Amino acid sequence: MKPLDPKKKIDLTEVLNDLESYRPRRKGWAWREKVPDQRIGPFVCKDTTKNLKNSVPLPSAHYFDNIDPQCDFVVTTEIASGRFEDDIRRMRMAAWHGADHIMVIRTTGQSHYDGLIEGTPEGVGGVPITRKQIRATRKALDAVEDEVGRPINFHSYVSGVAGPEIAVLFVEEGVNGAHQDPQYNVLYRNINMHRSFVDAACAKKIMADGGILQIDGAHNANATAREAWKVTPELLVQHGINSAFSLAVGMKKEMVALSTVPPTAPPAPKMTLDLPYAVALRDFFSGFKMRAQQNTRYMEADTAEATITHVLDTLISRLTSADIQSTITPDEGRNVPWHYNNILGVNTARQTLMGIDGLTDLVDLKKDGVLPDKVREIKERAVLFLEEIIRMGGYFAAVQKGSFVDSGYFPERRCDGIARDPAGGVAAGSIVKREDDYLAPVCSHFGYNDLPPGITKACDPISGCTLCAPEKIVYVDELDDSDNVQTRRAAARSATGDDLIRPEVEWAGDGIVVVTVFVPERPDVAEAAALVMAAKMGLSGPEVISRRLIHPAEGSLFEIKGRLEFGVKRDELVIPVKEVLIPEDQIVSFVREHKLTLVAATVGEDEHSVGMREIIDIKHGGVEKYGFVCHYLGTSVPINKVLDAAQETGASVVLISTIITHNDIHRVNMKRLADLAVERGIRGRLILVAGGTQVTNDAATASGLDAGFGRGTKGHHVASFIVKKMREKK
Ligand code: Z98
Repeated sequence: MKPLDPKKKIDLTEVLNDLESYRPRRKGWAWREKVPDQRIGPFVCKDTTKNLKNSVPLPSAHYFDNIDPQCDFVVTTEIASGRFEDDIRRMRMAAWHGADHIMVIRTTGQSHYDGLIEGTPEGVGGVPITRKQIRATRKALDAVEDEVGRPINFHSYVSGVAGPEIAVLFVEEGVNGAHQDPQYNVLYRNINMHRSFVDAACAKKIMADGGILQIDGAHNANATAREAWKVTPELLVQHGINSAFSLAVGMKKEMVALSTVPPTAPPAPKMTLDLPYAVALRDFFSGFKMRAQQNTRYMEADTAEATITHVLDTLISRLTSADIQSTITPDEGRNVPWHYNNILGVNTARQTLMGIDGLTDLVDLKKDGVLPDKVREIKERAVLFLEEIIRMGGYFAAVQKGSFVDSGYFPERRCDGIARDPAGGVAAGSIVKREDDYLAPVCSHFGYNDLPPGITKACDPISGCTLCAPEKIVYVDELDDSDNVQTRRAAARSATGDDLIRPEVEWAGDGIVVVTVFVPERPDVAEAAALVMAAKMGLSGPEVISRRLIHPAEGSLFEIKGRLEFGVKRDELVIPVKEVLIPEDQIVSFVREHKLTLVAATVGEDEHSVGMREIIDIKHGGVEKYGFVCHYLGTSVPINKVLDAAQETGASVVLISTIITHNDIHRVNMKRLADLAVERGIRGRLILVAGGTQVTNDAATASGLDAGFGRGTKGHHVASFIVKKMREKK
């Protein structure tokens, strides 16, 4: 693939071209490269890694030389749009914001397929994981990792009844990380427990040989539990079972990441409940990696609420250690996965982790008192839980009796756990004992293999398996003529027209937008009214995706999604030419050299001083900082007084501001200033500038002034204009 051009969209046609011959250029997991005590811009950072070649820094970075320090945790984003071609674009955006672990959720039901899916069908709630989908994605990610300058780990799930087949596929195609935990199959997918553990042994061995990092599934218990803070002892037990099993199969500790999620969310006293659990987990499982995910159990559709919980979760990760920080968007509660919410999630982790860079050099967790007491208590409960499993006759018997995801705080039992029949579930009775002459001519293999004498590498008799001789991999392009990426892309193009620009949140050109509406009525009335308002704004299919009660009688805030049924014609757009500002140091030397003085006032009958203050005050980055001598005359100043002051002080610049305008009073003021300056014979030696919420440059120049500035203007814009104008005049 050609290197990506940051100014151009990724070329999906090129990604999809010649996939038969694409081979992954690296296999296995990649961590970030740590750089201790790294100087980044004006700061020395403690917990950072190599900078990126291309990225979008955090919004406030422009106050700090546009730095974009990269934390030392790998940052995950989860993608679940159902169309991998759109996921690819989303992954590129996420990588620019600091994500280097991209988890792709599988389509609903894939865990019950006893085999691999081929082609690129559309998925529900996620994407069908297929060879073509992985290959195209990995190929695109290769280009993205070159563009940002950091390896991107690609990740999905080695679970379900095709676990071992998927593990092979993942190693063949360069997938870097995967969830693998037989308990997940048993508890949440009702797959036969014996089959799940046999499959897990095979799958884990293949993952270990292929350098795939494993994430386990214990956290699903706290996502499922009714009262998640009570499930903490069981979480330790589930991690223990999967970790011990993984090591027994041949995985290395450092390739096993425990999936930990702080169990609660505010208004629960989160730190008191979640911090001891996090410490207990790390005490028990030292040497393993930690994949910390944000809490989703109590996540509603409100992005601000999810963000605050996420920040607290990330604080726990930093205080206790983590290797991967996983981020999820509140879209689970809002029914569609939106790419800008992926970015918001990634940025929450990035911003928090940079904000608490170096924290562990500043604070320690207490070694005595409540924290160690609670840590010990959770550990004791976990050990008792394990002992009970043994007493019950082992794991399978315990699951049969519903020991897991019980809502009691162990050893309390409420007898409402998930019970599974050892002889039942999906694919029950499908385990076959290997014959004495069983031979699998593959070199990544778990368990008994009757190799012919003299053969040490199992795939030698067939001159290499697909892992050693990738040319043997059979690449199937598509199996379904109508449900595939080509038909979807053609339909998306014909829906939008090549030249029409539409908003988008999930799929190319889907036309979806969100409006935020506060309605000052009681909640049910307000919601009904908000929907009518959205419909009248022209949104089709309006739907409330988030509602927040502000007051039972005074009103509620809604986010409403809907579709815009029109596109915008590119060639009819008038795109303003962006003004190039003079660099600040040049402004400073010009202003000092010419000893520039200005007078400024809010004119007419207007008492608003804030706008003008922002433009002149040094505190707000106003023009004072460039060395202008500023005479601020105050508010409600008559125009003739402004000019009197300009003459008295020998000012060469006059700034007037009108914030509140009725009956176009701002135009009247601007014209009066220009006319009066001409009348007094001083127009030629003054630069006249107006500003205000309704002021535009066109209106100001039409009134006879030199320039007009509207909303969003900063001192730099005004100063740059003044210096440009003075240079022209010379
Ligand atoms: C996460 N947000 O973990 P299906 N195996 C394990 C899992 O945890 C999961 C699957 C398989 C979560 C994502 N986890 C949810 C151990 C899912 C997925 O059957 O394809 O849905 O398996 O980051």
